[in-house]
Amino acid sequence: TLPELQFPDRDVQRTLERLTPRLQARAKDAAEWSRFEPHLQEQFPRLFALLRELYGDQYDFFWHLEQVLQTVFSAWQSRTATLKRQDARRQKSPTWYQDQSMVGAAVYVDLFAGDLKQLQERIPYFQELGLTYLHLMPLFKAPEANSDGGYAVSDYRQVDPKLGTMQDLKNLAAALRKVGICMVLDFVFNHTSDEHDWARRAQQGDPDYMDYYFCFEHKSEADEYGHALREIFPEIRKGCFTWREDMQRWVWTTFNSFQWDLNYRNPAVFNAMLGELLYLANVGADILRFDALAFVWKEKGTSCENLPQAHLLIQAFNAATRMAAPGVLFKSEAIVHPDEVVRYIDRDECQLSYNPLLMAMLWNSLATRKVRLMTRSLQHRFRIPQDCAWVNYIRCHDDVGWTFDDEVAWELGINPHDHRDFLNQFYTGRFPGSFARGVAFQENQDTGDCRVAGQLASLTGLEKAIEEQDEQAIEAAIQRILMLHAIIFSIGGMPVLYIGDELALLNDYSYEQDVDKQDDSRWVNRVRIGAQELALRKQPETPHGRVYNGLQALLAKRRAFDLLGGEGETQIVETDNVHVFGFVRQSERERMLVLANFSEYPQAVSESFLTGVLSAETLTDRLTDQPAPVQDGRLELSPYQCLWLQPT
Ligand code: OTU
Repeated sequence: TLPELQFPDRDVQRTLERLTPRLQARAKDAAEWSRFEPHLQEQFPRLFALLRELYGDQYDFFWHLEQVLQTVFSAWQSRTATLKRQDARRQKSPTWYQDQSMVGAAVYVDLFAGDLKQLQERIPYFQELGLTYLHLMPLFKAPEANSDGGYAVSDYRQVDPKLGTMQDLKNLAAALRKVGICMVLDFVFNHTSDEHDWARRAQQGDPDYMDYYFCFEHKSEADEYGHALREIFPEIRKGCFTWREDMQRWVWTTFNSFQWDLNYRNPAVFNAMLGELLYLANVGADILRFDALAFVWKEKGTSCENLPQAHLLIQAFNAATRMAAPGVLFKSEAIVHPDEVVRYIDRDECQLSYNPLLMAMLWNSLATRKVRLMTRSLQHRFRIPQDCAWVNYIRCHDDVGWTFDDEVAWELGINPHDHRDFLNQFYTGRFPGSFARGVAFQENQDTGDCRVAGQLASLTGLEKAIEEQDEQAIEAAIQRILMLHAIIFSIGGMPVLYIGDELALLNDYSYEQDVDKQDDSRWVNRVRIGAQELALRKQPETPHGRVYNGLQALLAKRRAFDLLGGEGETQIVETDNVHVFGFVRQSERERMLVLANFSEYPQAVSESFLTGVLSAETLTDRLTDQPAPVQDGRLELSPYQCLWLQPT
């Protein structure tokens, strides 16, 4: 639980009074100050309380506090009039991102278009899909050969020269804004690359910059933290520390050895990274994806994940951003235990969050053909604060990890360890009868832990089916893909596609031949999408064309229902068939029951179950606009069918 924050009014006011004159002196004129001051008044108490909690024990706390306010004010000053107008509009409709028109996608600039300019030319493709949100995978300056797909940033203010310039990025943001598409950028704030200027200075022995990171002279100091740490990339390196011969120091590296964890115990790091955050906001990012946020605070004797201070830190970023760029949203990327995931979700922390539990459970149910674990897991954990939203996804650039609550599994008689082992076997295609073609990711020889990489289409069976020229299996794979999407398009929250999946593109194994990529199997699901691939959507007879057209039609349906947006609420229901997943969307005016058959055989639910949920004489499936025939007291779903049912 979070420590109770004290708001000592007198202290707050006195501090603000003392700080204001020097800040005000930086204003161009009285008019400018009067426009900023309300933001300061509104957010200062919260920011002050948070920073005091985090850094109040520093002898020079007051100085750091002033630095932070200067960072905020100068960012606000350099924010463009266009962005400020947008901030004002968004403050008037603060839950704009819950609208059912919101649909996102994630894309690699180089793999999809080559560079930023060419990506801009492909905006019509995003419009064709009806996107309103585009996540550009990390595009900043990064080490040449291996940069963890861009997640090792060498300069947050410089675009990777292969992709273009900062001006290109600003132009792209403006062009996207013009057609109603938000730009989403990563805020990779847990670590920088070892080529970042701060790291370079630390390597040269500058003590101020060594304090930006965790540099230990003796392994024993690192071990005081290290004994309880989870290994995130165990195939790459044992432990979470890297020995630097040049510095004669152990450096904290949770991920790759070239990704140096930042030391947020140092208030200068908070201020420096706040500057980078607000810079990205001013470039035109509408949403910032808080990468690896679970790891940002470290304490001896803990797992150094999900610590209370990590939350305070993100809330402090939130308060500062509400002063300088109030229209900007934060998206949490916490791929951790489901109970920890929800703790990052709050209007004052991250308004948006990936939903890794739903993601993992969808894959689980496809493998087992049963929905009990998904239903039970989500019943407790789907509800989040009213003014926040889930980002629902099926695949992304990373691996699939099996994050579900072990207790829920035990309750159902499932041994969680063995079950995860089964899921890994299944999705790497080792389990007899599996349709999937995934690749193991970060298999831990000591713990047996493993995750799975692979393209959506390969994991759902299309790759194997095409290779075996099995028409029936191709059909099943297409239905699986469409059903998964019909669920994330209706369950509540914002669906986000992983570009390439809408074309059902298969695994790309060429990374195995690339020395810089072969250690990281996630490259199997980072595929190039050229003109040839894009042309597939015009071939309705191919599986690729069918998936594309199917998804486009599903998205059009989503946009037609208010109750799929912020007006509605979700209730996960237990159906009377273990293969059929169900939930109800409900607004003040209407209801919809969504059913999905996770088995390759027809499955039925009973009429009494249906009337219990939707009291109506006759039902219509809104996806096909056909009556849903209830016969002999039951409603039958075909293999992998999804129904959006409403009273006729
Ligand atoms: C994120 O993911 C990114 O999505 C990855 O692409 C990066 O490699 C990584 O951070 C480092 O920047 O380990 O396998 O919940 O699971 O944050 C993915 C914690 C990852 C991690 C998650 C991380």
